[in-house]
Amino acid sequence: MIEEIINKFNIDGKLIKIEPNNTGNINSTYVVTVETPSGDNCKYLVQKINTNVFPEPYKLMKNIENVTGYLKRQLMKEEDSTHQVLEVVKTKEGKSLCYVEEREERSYYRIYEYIDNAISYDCSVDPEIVYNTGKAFGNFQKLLRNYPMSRLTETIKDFHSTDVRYKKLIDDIKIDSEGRALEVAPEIVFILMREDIVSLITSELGTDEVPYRVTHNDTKVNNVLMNKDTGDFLAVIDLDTVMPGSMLFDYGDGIRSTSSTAFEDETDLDKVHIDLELFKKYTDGYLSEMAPYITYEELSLMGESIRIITLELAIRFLNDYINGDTYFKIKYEKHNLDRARNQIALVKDIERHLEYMNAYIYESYKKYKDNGKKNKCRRLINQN
Ligand code: GN1
Ligand code: MG
Repeated sequence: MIEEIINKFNIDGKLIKIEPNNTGNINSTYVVTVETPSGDNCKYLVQKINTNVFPEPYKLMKNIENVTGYLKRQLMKEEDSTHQVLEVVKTKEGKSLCYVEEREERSYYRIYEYIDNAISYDCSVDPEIVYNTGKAFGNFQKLLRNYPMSRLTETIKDFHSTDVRYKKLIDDIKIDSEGRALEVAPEIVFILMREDIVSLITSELGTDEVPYRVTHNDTKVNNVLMNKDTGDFLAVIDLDTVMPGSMLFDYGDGIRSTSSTAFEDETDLDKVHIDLELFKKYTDGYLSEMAPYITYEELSLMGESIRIITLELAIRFLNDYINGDTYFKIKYEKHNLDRARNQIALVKDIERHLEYMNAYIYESYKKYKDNGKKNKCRRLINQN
């Protein structure tokens, strides 16, 4: 199958190796090696798009092509040759996707050029990696701050509408299609007790105070490639959910992913904590890029955003468990339930440290708010 797909793309050579990459929860990824006619080995990333999650794959690819094209021009303008942007390989017909019929279904595949000399991490313990992950996502938003958002499609509706996800959980509990709701009553109660925070960001989104920005929406630590030699960030990857959103979800999700002391599905909940040193590193990295551009309201919601996005993931995992595991890939029967419990444990620990984290966010902001500023008289609240 992979060979048939490679042949549809602008790739000249013979397929010599296919390695599955199992890190994503949604798409299926393979690293393939092709021997070119001149005898060199060339690697590519082949991905099957999960159309259950992304029902409009062509629109998704249009977003990616728009954003990567713009980012490339921005890097050129800034004469930045140390960072890279994902490169979409086109099909022989000039398209960004191909499809094949598999088991009476149409499957869509895309190919990216493989970025060499890079490494990514699934869990972070190294403060430098965390700092550079925050910097990578901050830099991503900074470079895209003037991108005309109307050119982007919403690839998944209400992706980070925590309030909509909360209501859907309640609806699905009522339906209880798999008869699993009773078993998870303590988790449901935990979430219901936090109804007051689920609209905190979304109710303000779209105002001047919490503006729409081009956001990544999946700022996990393994979505940044690091330079193997220098340790600096090399490229932000997994652009499927790039769309208009709030920087708050990106920042909060970055902390959730980089600063937890355990993997997202760790079942020994005593191991699940927020590492405050790593939180500080991520915050510094992120704000070293974005502090001059955020609004005061965004700044004041950054601490809460960590709690809200973690609660959102708890809601999503629990909802998927209740619905019979139709969204996230699972490796065993109660995988989604374990993930939900893990995220609930993380929310609890975040709540214990929220005051401290809020105070640090302000400290860090003060340190970086004038970074790269040319005009000292510029408003504190600056969109450009
Ligand atoms: C999914 O597949 P992956 O790991 O890139 C999910 C994210 C979740 C994440 C949790 C499109 O991302 O929203 O935060 O799992 N992506 C989508 O691990 O739903
Ligand atoms: Mg993703």
